[in-house]
Amino acid sequence: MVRTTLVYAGIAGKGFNSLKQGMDSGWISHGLCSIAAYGRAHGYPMDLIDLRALRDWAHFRQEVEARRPQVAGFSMMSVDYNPVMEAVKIVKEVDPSIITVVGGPHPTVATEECASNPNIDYTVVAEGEITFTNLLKAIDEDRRPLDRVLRGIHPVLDQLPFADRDLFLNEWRKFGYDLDSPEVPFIPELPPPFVTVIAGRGCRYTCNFCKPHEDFMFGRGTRRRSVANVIAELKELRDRYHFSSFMFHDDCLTEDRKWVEEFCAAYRAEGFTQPFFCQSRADIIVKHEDMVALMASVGLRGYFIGFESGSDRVLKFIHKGTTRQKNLEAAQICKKYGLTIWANYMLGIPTETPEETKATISMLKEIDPDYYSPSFYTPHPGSDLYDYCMEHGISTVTDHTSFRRNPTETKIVGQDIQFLMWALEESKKRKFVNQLRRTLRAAWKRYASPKKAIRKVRRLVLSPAS
Ligand code: B12
Ligand code: SF4
Repeated sequence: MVRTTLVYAGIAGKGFNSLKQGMDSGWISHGLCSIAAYGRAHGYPMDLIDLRALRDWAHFRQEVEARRPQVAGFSMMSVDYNPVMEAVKIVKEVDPSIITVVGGPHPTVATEECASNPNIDYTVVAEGEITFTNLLKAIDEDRRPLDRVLRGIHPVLDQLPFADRDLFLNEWRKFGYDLDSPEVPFIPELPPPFVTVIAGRGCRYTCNFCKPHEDFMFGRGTRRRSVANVIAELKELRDRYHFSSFMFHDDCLTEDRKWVEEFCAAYRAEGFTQPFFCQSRADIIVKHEDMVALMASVGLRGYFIGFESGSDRVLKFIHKGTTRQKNLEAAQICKKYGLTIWANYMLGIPTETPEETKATISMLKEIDPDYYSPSFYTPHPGSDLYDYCMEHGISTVTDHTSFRRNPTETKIVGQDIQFLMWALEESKKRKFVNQLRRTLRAAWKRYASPKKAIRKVRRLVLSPAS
């Protein structure tokens, strides 16, 4: 059977040796874990090289030399382009007969850019489980496809084996990373052992800074797994990793309230109490407050919400389907149910005026989120707003590394970096009264919660001399 090494190249942000250093440095790739699970289920041995766990390119070369796979498969967002190109070059230098295959979000929308590279033998567009395994079968049977671009087949999600987390865990352990958690938690609300789960693929909304990229990947709309299938995976994760918290990676888990209600009932019935987070949208939270209450009652601890902008004109321009007022109301509802708010928002959206940027700042002061997740708008290939930027010649992105959304450089012609840096800082400053409230609440939790007070009193009673 053909032997494959999969490669995870997520080092554009933090570089080599970056495992366990924050959010993009301690999570698995569900895409690769799903491809590995499917391939292994069909008898194909797979291992992984995670560049985040390596020292440098020489270390990567050494690993390829030691493993000598017949096939190397690379997963690739747009931002991963440079490291993946370097990696395929090294693989071909080690042994030109190793068949290289790329797949993921970037090859799906920038197919030609990948396919035209002579170091890349096959470019897979869209979902890869079935197509990649079919390719391995064809290689095994010595009937390699002539076409170098292969179109992915959308799998029936309930028929896929669960993502094989050990693909990453075994690799990390091998490189000496001691792990008390299958994935690295990033906030205290989600204690270790922590895992991430995906209950569906795609999203039915049409925000133009994002869509239609995912429609190319997963088809239009959302394909959700059955509740029974997701619960079965959670049971397996409970038995295997004893997880204490988890997070749904779904773009918008709450878009289907019937599914959510069914899930909440099953989660409770199966005895799960572990806290979890998921992504939602302000308009959904406002429309379905009772669903929010239900989720909070079974373990939801917080939402990631794309508030994006405090200007109604900009929200309309990006087709967000919400308003400043709805954003504020959604935050109030989260607070009512004790939910943590992780606020995603963008500064420097094309056409945004300084006054509109200030509206985003004032909105954040009203929302008073628990976590700020700002970005400077970045045009991502595959999105309508990217096409708008190209048509108007206003993108300043010249290197794939700049496809990171991190607020360090502007991506749009004419934007004033100093103003955006000021806006960034200003957006994260809390109102004095909100800060005071937070400090008092934290102090109460730390020193005066009933449990701690009782413990303190008991200690005083038992050892009055101390
Ligand atoms: C979870 C997530 C993250 C997590 C974990 C990422 C990870 N390791 O997968 C974190 C927080 C780390 C992250 C970070 C970023 N992300 Co992100 N992320 C997602 C999200 C929401 C889910 C990913 C996922 O698991 N999907 C489900 C799995 C099954 O799909 P998949 O991974 O794409 O894999 C399938 C196919 O792509 C294909 N495939 C993938 N790899 C391979 C390899 C081979 C060989 C083959 C044949 C096929 C194949 O087959 C897989 C199975 O069907 C997606 C949106 C989405 N819904 O997909 C955005 C998304 C992938 N992220 C995106 C972006 C922009 C980023 C950041 C650049 C943001 C930033 N900070 O600036 C960073 C980059 C990190 C880095 N590499 O340096 C964009 C990518 C757009 C693009 N053109 O590249 C997406 C599409 C969101 C969006 N619409 O804007 N992200
Ligand atoms: S930004 Fe979120 S809600 Fe909007 S289309 Fe993209 S994934 Fe869906």
